[in-house]
Amino acid sequence: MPPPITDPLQYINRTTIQPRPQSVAFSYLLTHERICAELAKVNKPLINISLSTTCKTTILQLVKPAISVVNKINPLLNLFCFAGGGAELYLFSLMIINDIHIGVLGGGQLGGMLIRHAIDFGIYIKILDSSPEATCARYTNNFVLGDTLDYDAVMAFGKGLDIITIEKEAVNVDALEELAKQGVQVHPSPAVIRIVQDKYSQKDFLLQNNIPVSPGILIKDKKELNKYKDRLPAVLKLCRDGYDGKGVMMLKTEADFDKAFDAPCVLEDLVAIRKELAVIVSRNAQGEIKCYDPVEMVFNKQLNLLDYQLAPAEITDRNAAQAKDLAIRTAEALSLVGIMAVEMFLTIDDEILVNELAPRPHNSGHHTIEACVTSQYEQLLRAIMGMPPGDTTAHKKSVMINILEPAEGNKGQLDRTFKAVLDTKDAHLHWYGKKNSREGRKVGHITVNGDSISEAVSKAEAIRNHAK
Ligand code: AIR
Repeated sequence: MPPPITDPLQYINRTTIQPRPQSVAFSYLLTHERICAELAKVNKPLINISLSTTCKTTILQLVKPAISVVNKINPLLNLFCFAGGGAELYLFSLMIINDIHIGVLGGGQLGGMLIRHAIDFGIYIKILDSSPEATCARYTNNFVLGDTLDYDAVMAFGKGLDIITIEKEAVNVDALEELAKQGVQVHPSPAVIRIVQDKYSQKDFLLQNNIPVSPGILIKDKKELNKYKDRLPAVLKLCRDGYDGKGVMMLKTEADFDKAFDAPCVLEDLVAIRKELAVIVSRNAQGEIKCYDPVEMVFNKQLNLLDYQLAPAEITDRNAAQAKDLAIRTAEALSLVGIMAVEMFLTIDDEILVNELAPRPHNSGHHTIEACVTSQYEQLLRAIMGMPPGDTTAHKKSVMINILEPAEGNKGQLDRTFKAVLDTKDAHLHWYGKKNSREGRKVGHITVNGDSISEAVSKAEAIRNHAK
């Protein structure tokens, strides 16, 4: 099993060396001193080769000892030796990323968009999903049919992969722990997934790390819930397996208790919210962290689903800085490797509370594909491969609207939406290709860019009005 990658590669300076003959996308320069120090630790001499030795196999043979040393630091880096001018010797580590095999648990739309970005890096992507009609099934012939919650299915899927990541939280963590023991890099770590899979352990973890959250208590079942009728109004959230509005309900009157979930839940006080925000943060094994600007989510209260999202959020600079700071502190507390959406409430008292965590690509990062320099998917790939984070600057303001499966008899709405998007400048359609969808299911999204939020909003509203 390779050691955990704890040794920061901060001594690696990114450099712009000419592309090498073999297909290599990234190059790093390790400082001479650092390589000497690493080799000295294992009593290996520094190899000297001359610039004229251009044959790759000869060079690789010569640097084998160094390769093993550096691979201990980061097993995904391959070392390449290169002699600079005169007697000066440098070692370049070359990341042969087109030999990396990444497995993704879950094959829905988020996995689909991840594949799209993995193509840019030449990475092999393998997908595990239990539905033959999952979005990803059509994008890779490395699609494995199986349940991400099943121990044996995840074990069989993960063997031989370099890295495993997730695009949903409903995964078998015991299997991921075992795979990590066997040397597969699992990002985010099984420990992080375990914490996040349960809404109460998530809240508890945040509290232990002094990150403000909305107050809530753990409820075992419906019987216990009935003791808390004095806490109305409140929000009841299933501890496990809730997403996209499922597993969350409002308790406004005593009558609502009859409909309550009969399973472990978190009972949360209803916070007076001014805005709902989300920040996507990435962190690599070297500890390099980067955030996107906070986005603002406007919810459809009836469906308890996101109605549309504004990027950036229309909040003060101070609030934006606070939100980013909370996201960074959370990622650090979790020692996250990967990306994570941190959903937050901005309260009417100007406080920011963390609501929920999702250590994977997220709906609140859809806009990063067309509105930011680096998409959340590329950022995830960079983070889990130990590369430096990409630029998170937004070059456009944007509005993102989820497309939900319309009611039977109203399917024409989709055609009108498509047409309106395709007719609008800097509006982008994402259609997930889901089959047999139930009403209200996320089946696509639209990102509309503008030079200002108001321009993006008016274009988005025009698309909506057309679609009606
Ligand atoms: N997803 C994961 N957690 C929350 C969401 N929305 C994405 C993932 C997953 C897909 O939604 O991409 O695979 C499942 O979509 P559905 O419509 O089958 O529930």
